[in-house]
Amino acid sequence: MKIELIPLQIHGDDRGSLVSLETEKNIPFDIKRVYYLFDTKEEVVRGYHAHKALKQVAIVVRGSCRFTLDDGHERIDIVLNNPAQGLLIESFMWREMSEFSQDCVLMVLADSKYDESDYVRDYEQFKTMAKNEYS
Ligand code: T46
Repeated sequence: MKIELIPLQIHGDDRGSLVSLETEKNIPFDIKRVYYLFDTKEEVVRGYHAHKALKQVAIVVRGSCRFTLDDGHERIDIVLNNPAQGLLIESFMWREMSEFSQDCVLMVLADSKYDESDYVRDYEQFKTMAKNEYS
C-alpha cells in the first residue's frame, strides 16, 4: 500500500510563512468542502470509518496527530506534524486518527459535500467491500 504525501510549498519571508492550497496545482481534485478538527483530547481516537467515493487531503496545520490507514489488506501508521505536507486519503481507505497533541489543528480538504451515505462504519463490511474493489 502506497501512502502519498503531497509536498506543499511554503512561501516564507521575514513576516512569516504562507501555504496556498489550490485545485490541480497541489490538490488533485476540485475542493468542495473544508473542515477542521481542534481541541481533540489526546486519548481520543476518531474516524473508524472508510468512504465509498470521497477523496480527501489532510493537513495538520498546527501540532501533530497519528493517522492509521488501512486498505483492507495492510495498515500503515503515519504521524503528521508538518503544515507543509498533505496526506492524500483515497476512497476505500479505513482511517483512524489518534495521539492528537493538545494544540493539534487538523484541516481536511474534500472533493464532495458532506454525505453520511458515503460512510462505511462497519470494519467487516469495509473489508468485504475493499476485497471486491481491489479484486
Ligand atoms: C474523515 C475524518 C478525517 C458534518 O456535519 N459535516 C462535515 O463535513 C463533517 C466532516 C462532519 N459533520 C458532522 C458529523 C458528526 O456529527 O460532525 C460530526 C463529527 O463527524 P465524524 O464523527 O465523522 O468525525 P471524524 O473525526 O470521525 O471523521 C472526520 C470526517 O467525518 C471523515 O470524513 O475522513 O474526519
